[in-house]
Amino acid sequence: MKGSVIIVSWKYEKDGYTVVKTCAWSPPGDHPVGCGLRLYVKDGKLVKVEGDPAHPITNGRLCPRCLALTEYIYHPQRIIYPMKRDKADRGKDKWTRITWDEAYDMIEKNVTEIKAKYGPESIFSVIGTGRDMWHTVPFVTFGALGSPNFSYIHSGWSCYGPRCSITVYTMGAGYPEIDYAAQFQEDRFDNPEYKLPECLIVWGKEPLKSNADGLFGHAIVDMMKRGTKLIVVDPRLTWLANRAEYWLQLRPGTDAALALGMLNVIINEDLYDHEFATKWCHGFEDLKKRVQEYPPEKVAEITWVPKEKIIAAARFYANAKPASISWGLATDQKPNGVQHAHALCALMAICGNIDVPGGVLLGAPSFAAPMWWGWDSLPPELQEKRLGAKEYPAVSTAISTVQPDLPLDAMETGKPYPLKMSWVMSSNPIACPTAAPQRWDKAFKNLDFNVVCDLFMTPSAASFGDLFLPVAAFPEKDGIVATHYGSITMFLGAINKAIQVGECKSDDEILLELGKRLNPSVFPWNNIEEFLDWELDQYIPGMKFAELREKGWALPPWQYKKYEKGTQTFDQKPGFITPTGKLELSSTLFEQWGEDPLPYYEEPPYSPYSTPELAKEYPFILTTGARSWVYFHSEQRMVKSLREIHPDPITEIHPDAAERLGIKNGDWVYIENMFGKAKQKAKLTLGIDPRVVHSEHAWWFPEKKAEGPNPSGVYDANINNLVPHKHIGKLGFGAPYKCMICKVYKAEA
Ligand SMILES: Nc1nc2c(c(=O)[nH]1)N[C@H]1C(S)=C(S)[C@@H](COP(=O)(O)OP(=O)(O)OC[C@H]3O[C@@H](n4cnc5c(=O)[nH]c(N)nc54)[C@H](O)[C@@H]3O)O[C@H]1N2
Ligand SMILES: Nc1nc2c(c(=O)[nH]1)N[C@H]1C(S)=C(S)[C@@H](COP(=O)(O)OP(=O)(O)OC[C@H]3O[C@@H](n4cnc5c(=O)[nH]c(N)nc54)[C@H](O)[C@@H]3O)O[C@H]1N2
Ligand SMILES: [Mo]
Repeated sequence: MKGSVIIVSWKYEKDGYTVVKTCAWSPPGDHPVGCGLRLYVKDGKLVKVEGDPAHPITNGRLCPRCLALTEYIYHPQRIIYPMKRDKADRGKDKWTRITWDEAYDMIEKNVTEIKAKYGPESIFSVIGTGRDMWHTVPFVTFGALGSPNFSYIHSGWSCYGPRCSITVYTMGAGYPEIDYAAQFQEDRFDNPEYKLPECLIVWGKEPLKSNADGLFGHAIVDMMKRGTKLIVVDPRLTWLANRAEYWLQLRPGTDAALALGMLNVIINEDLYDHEFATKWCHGFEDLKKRVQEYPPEKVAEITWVPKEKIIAAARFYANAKPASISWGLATDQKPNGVQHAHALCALMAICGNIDVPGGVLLGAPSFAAPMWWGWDSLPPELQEKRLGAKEYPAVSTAISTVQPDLPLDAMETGKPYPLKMSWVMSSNPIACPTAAPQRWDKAFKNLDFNVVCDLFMTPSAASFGDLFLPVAAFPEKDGIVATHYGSITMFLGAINKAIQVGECKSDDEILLELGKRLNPSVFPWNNIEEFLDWELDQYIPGMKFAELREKGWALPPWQYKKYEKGTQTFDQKPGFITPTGKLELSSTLFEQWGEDPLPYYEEPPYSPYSTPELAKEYPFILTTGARSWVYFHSEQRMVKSLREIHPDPITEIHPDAAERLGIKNGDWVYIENMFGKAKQKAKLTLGIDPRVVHSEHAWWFPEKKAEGPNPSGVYDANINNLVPHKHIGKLGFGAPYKCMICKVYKAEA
């Protein structure tokens, strides 16, 4: 494309439209690649959306959710003014419109009273997945509300956090991401510094749909076109699995065993990189001993993957130079997730793929600093009160949140102290992240004051909200996209305001306005632009937002093999920031925290092997939540053009299993276990093992009334009814969202 792209200013007139170039980032939900867009505005209204072909990563490609942007933004159900409701009317559709000033007054009054009576720690905030909120919500919590309890209430922190934290502990660096040449502005794959991976393992991830956390999924297709071969580790036959050299169709939740089995083959057949394993790694000999417990025969029994395939895939990966591993959410969503992640790090490391061209790239030597903004403004005695700070150091050292299961415990038991107020900003707690959602619902209803900042009347807001603050979508705000939430900034993009809708404000505007009211010394910025200048300075020192906006994006400086150059350590010596200065295959910190320092396999808490009696009644393994092309979690169910593509919640089941149960394609079925049930539509597919089913997550029905104990039908299809509270790993990470058990039977139509 060299030379064919004309660089234009971020805002220009064309054919009677004002065109604004911008980068996408939530809302609507999106994981930060910062897709490039051109927004066409007429008479102050967004009328058309186009991909920006000049964008260095997405090159004009857009997902269906961006293409449906006008429908989403101007949806008649969108809430565009602040609203309040009497506490006595929770669960009823009795909201009244108020002004922003009244809303801030209401917050100030409640916060002041609650802090005086119960202490600042009785307030907690709730964030959702990675949006451009990973500085906003912590900053609101620590800086404005003055509480140490910032939370993400997905049991066991079962998303991204485990992968990130364990890499901080074992490599002293943020999340290793596959090198898809995103750091090179032009002719990416042909850059002389770059090498195409010969083999890419896609493990528990569906990047074409998810584009998760800064990975542009379609880059994998670009790489395949140039010759990269895949190994896909997934219980479901995905588009990529269908085109892979090896598809390892494992039993959900057994990943750690499979990874250890592959390490067994690679080490015993001497296929590893001796220099890297001895010079840069700590604990290779211990790992070598450990993997002897996982011979391929045994691993085949555990995982249901044939022994020959395990061996062949291990050889294929180890012999490929370079090779890369893209690890997905399935890594985190089980109590054994930390060990799985650690074993994958070992696979990356001992085969010499760390921070090499076409391998996996290391981030900066700390994870997502923005999530700590405002933390220093809290007095030490309050910092110590953060829920789980002492019991779960593996969570609280790398991440600024509480351990996610603890707010429910505190709300239900009053221990270690009672919670009284919540601030929910970018989460739909009862529809999506929580396990045992009805318990969370009840607990939220018992609080004194709940604030929800969202765009739509979610079931959560309908059930327990007292104050609703309407939030601006990305075309309605200025902001910055930083890939990997500021920890691996391969790409910085400008989000440019094109329109105003109702009285909606961006999350950062709410942060600044509230911060200035409640704790002005921590919020010196006079407007958003000053705040963005300060934010940008931390990624590229000296750069101003106005400059980024004119350029459209910036690619911060990048280096391979940083551990050789001393840029990963504080004293500039080569190595890694870990207690041993090496990449730890055996983790000294895990040991210090009472966990096995080496990776190991543990059966899921419920399975045909760990709970054989229960499995007689609930014979299927249940995995959940594989992503949809058109939805981002619980969003967009009200967007007609997207709902037409994906109208109902789907449970995938093998035709043989379905036939035995008298279930036909398209029948409504119940998925049920000892914790609860959900009703979804059966989809028969050969792409799943007859002993496994997959059910979608995050369903609610905006067409149903947002009232009563089951607002908008949030519990009808909710697969998290079947996931128990706090079945987590020793370090506080990982819950069995993708490895439960269940039965399936036909439901009424
Ligand atoms: N069973 C099962 N459950 C799962 C999963 C699974 O795989 N299986 N996946 C889990 C994972 S990985 C995650 S991360 C969680 C996600 O959990 P959440 O992030 O809580 O889920 P969402 O449904 O996306 O809720 C986000 C809400 O925030 C609003 N919103 C979107 N963008 C913004 C914004 O920028 N600002 C504000 N203020 N609001 C915004 C949306 O309208 C929506 O109502 O769900 C988890 N739940
Ligand atoms: N369109 C869209 N994009 C999204 C989101 C969304 O809701 N919609 N959510 C965002 C968020 S918060 C996240 S965390 C990411 C997640 O995105 P990904 O990391 O891609 O994760 P999933 O789509 O949950 O699951 C990926 C694959 O894991 C497989 N799987 C299920 N169980 C197991 C198992 O036990 N082992 C293995 N190896 N594989 C298993 C599933 O079959 C599925 O194909 O996506 C982000 N992007
Ligand atoms: Mo997530």
